[in-house]
Amino acid sequence: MTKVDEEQSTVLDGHYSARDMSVLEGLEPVRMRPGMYIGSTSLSGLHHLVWEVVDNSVDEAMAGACTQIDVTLLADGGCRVVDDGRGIPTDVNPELGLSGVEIALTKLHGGGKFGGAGYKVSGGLHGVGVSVVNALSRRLVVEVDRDGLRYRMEFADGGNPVGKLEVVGPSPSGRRGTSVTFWPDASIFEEVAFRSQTVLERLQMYAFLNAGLRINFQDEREGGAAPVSYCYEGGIVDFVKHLNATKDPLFKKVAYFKVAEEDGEVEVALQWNMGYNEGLYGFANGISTVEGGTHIEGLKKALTNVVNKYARTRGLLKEKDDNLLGEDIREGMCAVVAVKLKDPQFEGQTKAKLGNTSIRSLVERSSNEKLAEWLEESPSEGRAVVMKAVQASRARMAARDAREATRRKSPLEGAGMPGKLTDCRTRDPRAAELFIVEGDSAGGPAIRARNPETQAILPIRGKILNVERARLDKMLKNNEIQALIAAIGAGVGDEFDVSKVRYHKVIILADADVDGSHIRTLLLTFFFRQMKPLVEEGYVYCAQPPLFSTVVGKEKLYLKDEAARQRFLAERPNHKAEFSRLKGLGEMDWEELRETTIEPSVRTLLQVEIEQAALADEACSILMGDDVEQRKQFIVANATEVRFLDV
Ligand code: 0RA
Repeated sequence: MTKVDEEQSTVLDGHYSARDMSVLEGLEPVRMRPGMYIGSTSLSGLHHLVWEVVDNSVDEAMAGACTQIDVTLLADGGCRVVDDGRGIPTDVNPELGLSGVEIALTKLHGGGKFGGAGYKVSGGLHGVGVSVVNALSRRLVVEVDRDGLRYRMEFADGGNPVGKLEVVGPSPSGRRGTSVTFWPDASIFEEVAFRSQTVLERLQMYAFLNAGLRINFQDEREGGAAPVSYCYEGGIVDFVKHLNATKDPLFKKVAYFKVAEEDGEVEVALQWNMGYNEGLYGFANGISTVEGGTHIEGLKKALTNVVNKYARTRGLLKEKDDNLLGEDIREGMCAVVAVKLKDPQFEGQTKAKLGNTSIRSLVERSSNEKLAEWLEESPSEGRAVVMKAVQASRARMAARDAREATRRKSPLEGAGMPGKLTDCRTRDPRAAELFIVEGDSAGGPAIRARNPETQAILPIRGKILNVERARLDKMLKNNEIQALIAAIGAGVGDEFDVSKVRYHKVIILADADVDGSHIRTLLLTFFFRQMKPLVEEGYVYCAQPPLFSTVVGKEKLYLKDEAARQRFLAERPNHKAEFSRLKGLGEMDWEELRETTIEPSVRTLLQVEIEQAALADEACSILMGDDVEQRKQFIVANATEVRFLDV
């Protein structure tokens, strides 16, 4: 790394200018190793470009300098982000002879976020800078409104300036702000079409986390999604209400507090619902911390302490009663904890776990005080929370008994596998695959079609229990669920230990019809709710049996879906042979099944991914909960967007 400018200038007049931007280096490394900067060059990396630009605008909002952000997906494949922030500095840095705009867009880390005076706090995770977006775009146009003037600069082919920063006219009356439009480079990314659903989810999250900030979204592409505008005056309180709206809140009130101190800020909103799942969502400087961390630990500890104290002083727990456990108190709780701090330390596998210990004590201390106050002021809610926790603790004990009963059935090592499982020979989980096959009829062919060394088959009969509507103790009495837990071999619920998983590919093999998708959804719900790390590790897949077959010469050819059939026809306009529609797994013989769905060299698998923990939870509740009308609306709205990735 060549440090061009190590000096951190002090801003004496309180104004931020190009001098205050510390510069590190040019953009070549980004194009050489894009993964280092944006994680990957798949869809998730592509969307990273959008987050990067929007993050900068959100940073302006956090600094109190921006009230509105407009995100537009352009008809020609570009993406435009416009804000009414202070505008990237346009003056020239004397040492470098470059304008602030040029520094921000052509130098790595050339933002004002690195020790400069521009920001009190900033994300820092996606904070690689807009220059990274420039490096990975075939074209980028930046426009800045500042000091009554509109400035413009354009770049091409990975950040090469096309001309200088120019004044192109006056800025519309009194406007300040930045507009960045970029067209991702198709030679870098596997795919360059943004997904409106993915962008919308993230924008909504930003709007929830920045109360009062308006974020408008437009999709100008052909067949694009309808325009959406997000703005939540209630911030994270609205977030919690929104998350609980799909699941019967236990009461109307939302507990909320905000505490700002010298070295950090904590904001907590929480509410309970009638369900059994715990939804605890942490954010640090606006970034989702899906792996948890010190802020989450602080809240959990305080909550357990406060609710137990409250239950004792109110006589809801008697002297002889044991304390309520944290997990009992958090059953059906939905909470958002958003902290802001200097120098956030992001740890863990995906750098999504907050490590700063100072924030643990700040969250714990403030929650102890504020939640106790809230309970004092809310006697009927307080009582409902304690009653719910008491019920949860009874159910937990019943589940423990049920689990122990299941364990007793499996006396010796190895002998514990369910009778229906046809296991593979390998004991190396990295090589092992488990196919969960719908119906006994397809089980037979699947067993013949598999590679017995690495592929195991578990037939599941009929509909498994809908776990969205049941507590763990009831689930554990279900035979299909018992077989699943035993085969995967890593426990269930809180005890689930992903390091013990026996197969690193757990593949759901179900038909493409309505029954098949129902079973797939039930299984995915079960994995999401009771074996979440299995999904987070990327171990869950859906097999895709093809929908069509046709004959080319003497060879039979299978086509995944209608789109694949259309592509095939486009490539071979002279193809005359008929297409037969494959009805389902049960109608394929074992050779067909192997050639289309099971043999690794030819099959297509969809890897199941969680894009946004909070919103995946919401989708799951809507899809599997009791509200039929809501489910219908969700399916209608999202039918074309599948939250899966091709592998
Ligand atoms: C550096 C310094 C300042 C603002 C920005 C960068 C900035 C960057 C982007 C990117 C998109 N929108 C943006 N808005 C602002 C501080 C400028 C000042 O204090 O006047």
